[in-house]
Amino acid sequence: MFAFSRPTARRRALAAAGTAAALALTLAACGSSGDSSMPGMDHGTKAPTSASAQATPSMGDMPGMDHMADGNGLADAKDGYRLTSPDTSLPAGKPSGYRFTIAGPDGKPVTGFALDQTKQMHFYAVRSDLTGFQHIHPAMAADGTWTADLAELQPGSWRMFASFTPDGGSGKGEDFVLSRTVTVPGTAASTPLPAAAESTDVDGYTVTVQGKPMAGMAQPLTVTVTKDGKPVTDLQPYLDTYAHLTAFHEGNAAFAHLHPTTKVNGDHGGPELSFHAELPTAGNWRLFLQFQTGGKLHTAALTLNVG
Ligand SMILES: [Cu+2]
Repeated sequence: MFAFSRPTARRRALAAAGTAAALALTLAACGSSGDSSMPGMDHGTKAPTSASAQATPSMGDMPGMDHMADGNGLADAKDGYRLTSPDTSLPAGKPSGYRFTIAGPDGKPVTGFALDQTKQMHFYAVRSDLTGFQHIHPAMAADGTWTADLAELQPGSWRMFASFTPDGGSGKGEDFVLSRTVTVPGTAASTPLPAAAESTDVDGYTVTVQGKPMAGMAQPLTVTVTKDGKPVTDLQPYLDTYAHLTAFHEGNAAFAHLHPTTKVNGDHGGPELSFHAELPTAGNWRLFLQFQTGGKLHTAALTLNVG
């Protein structure tokens, strides 16, 4: 499950002692390099650059922190596994299907995947300005071809992330996050990243995030859900948790994935959910927090500044 046990242990040593023992983050496994020289990294032109320029020092640059750079999902291959797709472009303004396979070390499509949070494949799409987030559970054909049914996309450069765990072969049990970019033709209007904020509203709910995350360190993060000023206590399990939290870094869309440490107990989640946040680099991260009530999924988004 925790492919990053070694570097996590290293980071844990850096973290405040009190938070270390309860570390429960899945920082999804991922690409072989965080460098912008990787294939498919064509998003940089439209992405805002201010935060990444400010994001110093990058933990990925520090001696002995080499695996930190692996934790960002920006590469299309890692440890012999490769995300391949015939789709380098998708149409704007209408639903489309993104087809992909995971090629194993033998070059053949992988068809055996372990369940993680009730699914064999978690798929995320986000535009380079971190708008348009989609979280999808694609279906796999017998030959190992997956199709992610995407809602309409706005023009621009998009990054498609596949998060999975092989259940056989050399990568058995290892968590991977691999990604590729897709161009959606048309006039791309880049949306500035909203300023960092403690709370945001979605579907009548107010989601507040408290905590002071530091790059590369496990830090507690508390999410509180209220409605009309009252605590919400009827969160339903979604993918075996009360909240699914995905984060992307401003500037390069590096990926991180966090889970609450709060135990699931029927449809009684909330109002407070505890996370262990471990975001590998400083700067602004766009958080997408998904939770469910009354059978309906809600997606809250806010910007979190990581010092
Ligand atoms: Cu998922």
